[in-house]
Amino acid sequence: MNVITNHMPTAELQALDAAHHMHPFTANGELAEKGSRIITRATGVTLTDSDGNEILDAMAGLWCVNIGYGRDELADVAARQMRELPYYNTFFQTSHVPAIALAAKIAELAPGDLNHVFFAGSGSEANDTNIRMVRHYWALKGKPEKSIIISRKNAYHGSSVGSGSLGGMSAMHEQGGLPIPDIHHINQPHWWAEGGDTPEDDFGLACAQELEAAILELGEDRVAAFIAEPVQGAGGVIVPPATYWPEIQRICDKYEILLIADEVICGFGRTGNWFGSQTVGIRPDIMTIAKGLSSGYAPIGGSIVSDEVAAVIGSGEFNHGYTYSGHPVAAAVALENLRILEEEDVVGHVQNTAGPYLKEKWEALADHPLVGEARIVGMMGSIALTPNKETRAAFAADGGTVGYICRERCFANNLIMRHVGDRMIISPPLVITTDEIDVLIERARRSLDECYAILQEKDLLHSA
Ligand code: PXG
Repeated sequence: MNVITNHMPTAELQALDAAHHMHPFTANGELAEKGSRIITRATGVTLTDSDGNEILDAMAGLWCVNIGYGRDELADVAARQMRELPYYNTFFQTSHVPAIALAAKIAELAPGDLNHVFFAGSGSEANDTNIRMVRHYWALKGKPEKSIIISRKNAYHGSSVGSGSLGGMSAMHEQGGLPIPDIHHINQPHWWAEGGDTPEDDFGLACAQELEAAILELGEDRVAAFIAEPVQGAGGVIVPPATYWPEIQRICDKYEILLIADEVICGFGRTGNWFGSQTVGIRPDIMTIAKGLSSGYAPIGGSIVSDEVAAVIGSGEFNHGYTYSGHPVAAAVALENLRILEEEDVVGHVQNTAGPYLKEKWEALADHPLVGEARIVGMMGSIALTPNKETRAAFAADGGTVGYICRERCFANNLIMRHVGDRMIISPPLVITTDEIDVLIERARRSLDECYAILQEKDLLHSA
């Protein structure tokens, strides 16, 4: 086998990719025909592909490169840690410095009594931990029948059998026999698409009260926990109405339901606070973390657990863990990432500088004829594409047709902006500068204009 380098011709790399590499969430046959775009290097907010194009990455990889690409400090720490102790486990009454230091740092950053960390290799693994932890918690408290976890339709909590079951993506449930038993889904607070004529605040309240109705229907003595993303990410950056979260917190308190905040995207500065829970004003018992914890430089995730839950779980052996729980290299990289986020006040940059600047420019996109709403929290933004702003109509074409056209224009204009159905989403590195935001917005607007012209040409501007 030849050494595969960045200097091979793109077509050869694409052929090898098509022949041997199965991409996640991809129709691989179709991609093989088209050829994948090959990313060879990156610095700051900019990717370079194998043809030398420079692309503004307004998705921070997959919502994770919070600190931006190309930070040597993280590479140096990884190399040092690999030389000193590349691996050791934490299963059999042993520990190591990176896991200890990282757990302590996370406990310091996390709000309230969230002082304990159970490490995993990813967000999916962490949510699998959470399923077992909350059920075991109630079993230890003498209520083993409290095993149902309530989640939401169109939520994303990962792709393993457990976390995919927690998620509310019907396309995922259709493959592989999901969901596992005792997972229940209620509606999402997606006012734009599902709110109809109801005022937004009333809709938010009604969605939250679906939790109470579900608890009463299933039985308070059967429900273990409620899990949700503070702001839904993969579902389309859906910003909940202001009335939603206070009501959810009230209901969890009233019925003694554990609240799990999935902070995999929202955590580590993305919403303008260290955690999305602080932005929406909730007090979770458990937080799921991954992605921004290491800015994606190393795979690591985990569950941040309250004093009370940790004490109950710690009263006996919890028969759960992963070979790479607290992996020393990933933990050392994460710790260095957190040091930089803190010392360079990256969260402050989101809250006071880049966030307000992007918000103003992003919301101004709502004047575009294709854009129905433009929403943003910190560095998570979405726009709804629509043929009719007044009625908030969907397109007559299959969902995602228009979003895909827009995404292709973005790609052609060297901007990574994703589509979820006919919603366009961004989640740029938190370190993005105001000049780079100008470039982002200029390319987004140009792509919207080009998309609009294509829709006119193809006669696709019709309401469903
Ligand atoms: N929770 C949330 C809120 C996530 O966004 C996970 C859990 C799972 O994390 P891992 O590390 O196991 O992937 C995620 C992941 C997309 C997309 O298309 C989003 C994610 C993953 C893959 C694709 O937006 N989020």
